[in-house]
Amino acid sequence: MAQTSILETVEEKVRQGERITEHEAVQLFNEKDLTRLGQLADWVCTQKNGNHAYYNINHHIDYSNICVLTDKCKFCAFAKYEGDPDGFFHSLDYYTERLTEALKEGITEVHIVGGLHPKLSFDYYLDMLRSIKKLSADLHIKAFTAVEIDFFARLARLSIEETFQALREAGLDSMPGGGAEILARHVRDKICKEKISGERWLEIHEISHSLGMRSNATMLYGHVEQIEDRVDHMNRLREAQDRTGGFMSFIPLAFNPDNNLMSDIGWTSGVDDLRTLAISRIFLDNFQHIKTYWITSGIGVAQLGLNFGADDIHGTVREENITHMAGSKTPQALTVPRMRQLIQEAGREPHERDSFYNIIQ
Ligand code: V47
Repeated sequence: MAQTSILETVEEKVRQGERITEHEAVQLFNEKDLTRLGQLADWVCTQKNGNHAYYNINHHIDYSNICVLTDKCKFCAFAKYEGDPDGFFHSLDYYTERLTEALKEGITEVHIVGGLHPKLSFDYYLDMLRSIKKLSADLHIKAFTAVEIDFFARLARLSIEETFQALREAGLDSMPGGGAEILARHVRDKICKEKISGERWLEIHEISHSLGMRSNATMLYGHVEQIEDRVDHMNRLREAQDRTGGFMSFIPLAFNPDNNLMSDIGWTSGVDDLRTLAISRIFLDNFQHIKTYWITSGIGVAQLGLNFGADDIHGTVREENITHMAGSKTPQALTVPRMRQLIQEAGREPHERDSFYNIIQ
């Protein structure tokens, strides 16, 4: 009698609404039939989101690349020491100027992150949020990774809860998913030893959820980690999501290798990008949305991702440094007609969404 393949076993479980195990997810990474794996991920995606694929009109701003962890996070091509001629820092006027322009083009969300700046006070971040809300009370502010939140709490000598409370009063609406990298200690020891631990990253997100603030989760893959580490990462997220339900989307980030201390590793392949996306869709049964991020994987692979389990192609972006400094060849921005075209060509219905996945008519 012919042996049942891992894909057949998983297909049966998934179609019956059963959760797959970590061991099965690891085995799926060795599955050769990428098309069939993609079809299963696509089926899961359709069960959750129908034929919809989402995008938003957003604007990224990196407030500063000056970071106390410069050269400590080996994958980072963005961070600079204070005094470096390529270091930058934006004054509050910059947000007003850039966002006034962007609001005219219909942005509904601003995505703000930056380095761990040695000199800025906590008030700088609060004033930044207040000045943006003054400009537009309706503009959703998704800002600061868990790594920054931990840094601010130490800077202001506040608990994480108090830090969130102050930021939310000033205008913070949700948290992006950055800084997660790979959560396992032994991988962090190799790539970002001095960054907060994976446990702390999860704790901060869970605190944000307990205060009623939603967030996203990322995974930086394609460097020194093993397949087991990717699955362990997704498993920790799945367990956290079982506890809080506060994550909105999962975003796999393909490692971009230029201008950093891990450049010898090279680029991820399209097959690995699509396989990782598809397995994340199948494994993370308690995440409603999976994003295919066109800046790290490139526009072509990101578009294919819409047939491999992703229901969200992120947004217009407009201004991105972190991955472009690491060699991303994508443009700085995608227009709305282009995003709608990419989605339509993939056979899905394009829908502009707000930051909580409500459709904007
Ligand atoms: O935290 C850093 C990653 C993240 C590299 O929440 C790199 O909606 C690839 O978090 N190659 C920032 N990635 C981006 C991010 C994000 C992006 C899109 C949407 C959302 C969201 C969040 O970029 C960092 C780090 O994990 N990163 N260097 C690199 N060389």
